[in-house]
Amino acid sequence: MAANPKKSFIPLFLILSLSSLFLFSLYNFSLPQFQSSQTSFNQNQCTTPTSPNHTNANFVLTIKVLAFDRIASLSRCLRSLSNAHYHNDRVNLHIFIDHFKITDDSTDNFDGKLSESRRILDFVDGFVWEFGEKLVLYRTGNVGLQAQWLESWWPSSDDEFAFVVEDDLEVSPLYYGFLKGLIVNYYYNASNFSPSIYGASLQRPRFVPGKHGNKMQLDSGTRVFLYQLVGTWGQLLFPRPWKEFRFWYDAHKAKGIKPFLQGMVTTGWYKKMGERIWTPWFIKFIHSRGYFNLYTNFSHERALSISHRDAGVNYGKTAGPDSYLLDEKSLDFNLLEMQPLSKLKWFDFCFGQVLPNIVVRSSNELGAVVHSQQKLDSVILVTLQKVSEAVTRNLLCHFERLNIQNYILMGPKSNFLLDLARRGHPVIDVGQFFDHMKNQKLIAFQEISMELTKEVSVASYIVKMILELGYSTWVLDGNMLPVSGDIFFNSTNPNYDFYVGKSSKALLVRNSLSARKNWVDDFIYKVAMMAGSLKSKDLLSVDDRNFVYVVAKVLEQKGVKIKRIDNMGFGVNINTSNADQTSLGDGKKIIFWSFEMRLDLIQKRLEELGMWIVDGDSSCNAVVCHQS
Ligand SMILES: *[C@@H]1O[C@H](CO)[C@@H](O)[C@H](O)[C@H]1NC(C)=O
Ligand SMILES: *[C@@H]1O[C@H](CO)[C@@H](O)[C@H](O)[C@H]1NC(C)=O
Ligand SMILES: *[C@@H]1O[C@H](CO)[C@@H](O)[C@H](O)[C@H]1NC(C)=O
Ligand SMILES: *[C@@H]1O[C@H](CO)[C@@H](O)[C@H](O)[C@H]1NC(C)=O
Ligand SMILES: *[C@@H]1O[C@H](CO)[C@@H](O)[C@H](O)[C@H]1NC(C)=O
Ligand SMILES: CC(=O)N[C@H]1CO[C@H](CO)[C@@H](O)[C@@H]1O
Repeated sequence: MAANPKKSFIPLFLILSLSSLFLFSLYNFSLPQFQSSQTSFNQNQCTTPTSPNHTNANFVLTIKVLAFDRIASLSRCLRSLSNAHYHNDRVNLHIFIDHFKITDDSTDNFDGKLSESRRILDFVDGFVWEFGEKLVLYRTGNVGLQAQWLESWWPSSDDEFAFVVEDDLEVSPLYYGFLKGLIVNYYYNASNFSPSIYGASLQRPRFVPGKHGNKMQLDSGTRVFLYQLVGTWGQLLFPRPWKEFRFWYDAHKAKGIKPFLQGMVTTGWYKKMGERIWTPWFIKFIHSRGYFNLYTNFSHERALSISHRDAGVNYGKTAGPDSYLLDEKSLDFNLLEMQPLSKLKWFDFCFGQVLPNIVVRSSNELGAVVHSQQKLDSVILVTLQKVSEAVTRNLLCHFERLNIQNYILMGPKSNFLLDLARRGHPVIDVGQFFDHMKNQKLIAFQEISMELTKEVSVASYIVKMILELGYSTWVLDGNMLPVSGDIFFNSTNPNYDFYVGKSSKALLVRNSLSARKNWVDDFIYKVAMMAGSLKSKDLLSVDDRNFVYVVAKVLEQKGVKIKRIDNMGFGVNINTSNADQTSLGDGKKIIFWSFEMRLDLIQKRLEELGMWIVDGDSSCNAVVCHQS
């Protein structure tokens, strides 16, 4: 076979271990068994966190072996698969054999290749698979790894799972029992199900694709964990996310959109190798959806699937196994003991830890959140009441870019808010928190229905709690963007307790004894009443109907000393000023805009400033890693 002389120019182990690198035309082939399933499919899986509605009675696993021209590897792989324990379950085996590339080069040894293909097919035909259906697909031309992977499966139901295995892998006899355990525990058990999980990788995790990402470090208690990256050495795929990926891939391919994601090593691979590989597509999809993969961490570099890294395109000469196989002889713990999902750790592409599904609905939930994320002396509370989804997403990309982690989002309950929580952004459900405050009689309210009053009451109550926990609090409206991160890192100037930006809708309450003395229940009550009274004042502009305006008014009435920050060059209104990138660099802390500014105008203006950093997938156009 034609080995690439430049084989070691990048760490290829993630993306290719078949020798089909050069050949990448996509053919229209189909397998009748997998085609045109009419199962109803909801493209918005991410917002409907429901468990598949069945038991594992119908569960079926199909192994997809992707092979090319390495008969020795393939036979080792198939032998290991048939030596595994299937506990009387029906397990299907589908073998996809890519064709060699037909070239015009008369020096190519076609006779040799033809007879090698023949040997492989004879071997596969003679290979006995007694656990279920065996099916062989022999390509008529070279399709390459991308099509081998993508066309290997179209799930026919929510109970069908695929385990994709490239030909130089070897699996442990225990692998199936473990995979089934994962499926039973994390897919069929509703209390451990998460719509974020797209499958499981049995390879030993070693690679962090985010540039300048963290070193992989896991403690010995972490035997199963979640990580965004796909593994290509023994990957279990769940049906719904895979279908969703295929639809997404189709849409992007059809529109000529490339899977570029700045800050990722894999994007560099894509730029070099294009459609010969598939992982950059899948990685981009996973990033945009905020999905995760299950992984194992067994001691002594052991895994249930290992790659022999046989000579081929990636490896000029055989590199040998990447890990040690965990088999019955070396098993020294209970493999099937699986922790509840809530105990597992989640890691992003930077191998930074993610804390998903933090939704604060009551006061006792707040403390844990604040403490868990605080390395600094302040908390940023962002109100999302009148903020569009796109603007919110863009804001969160800036937080990631600037390494701002000490924030909590606050908004009315919506699928969007819950989806933000699923992706690891802590949120406060204003409606539920308000009901909690009423039910617990934390504060004596009259019957309040106005959204503004609810938001203002909850925000001011939460500020009080954060002060009591010992932190300063920023309250910011989501219609803003930080220009740099430093403002939020230093709120220690002791001259004032309250910093108010009326037009920028920003408030800083400094953690001090005198601030806490002012910010008491009676103050919160007055703030709520003031918010209620704004309803009748129709002269007030929309921009004044917000938390900061109300708080400033009450503070003024009380005669409390406040520091105005609008006239300190703190913020710039991007609608009314012609600020450009250079003038923003000039010590400005935030930019903001009116509630009334239309989304297309906001986007246009932010694009001009280079501050619109979400892409067509509504996700950040870059992964930015920070050492943690
Ligand atoms: C696949 O089939 C469609 C319609 O049958 C056709 O338009 C398209 O060109 C085909 N693609 C390839 C790569 O042959
Ligand atoms: C799914 O589960 C829900 C609640 O557990 C039940 O009401 C519904 O009938 C189930 N649907 C199907 C198709 O089994
Ligand atoms: C489902 O998961 C929960 C939490 O881990 C566990 O307590 C329960 O026993 C599991 N149910 C089944 C049927 O295994
Ligand atoms: C924070 O601000 C205060 C006062 O402005 C200053 O004295 C202090 O050095 C700053 N701290 C940091 C870490 O920048
Ligand atoms: C934006 O600014 C222009 C003037 O520069 C003004 O006419 C317009 O009303 C403003 N729009 C909003 C939504 O503030
Ligand atoms: C990558 C990593 O941190 N692996 C760890 C997995 O768990 C063992 C203990 O069981 C650690 O020693 C490894 O460092």
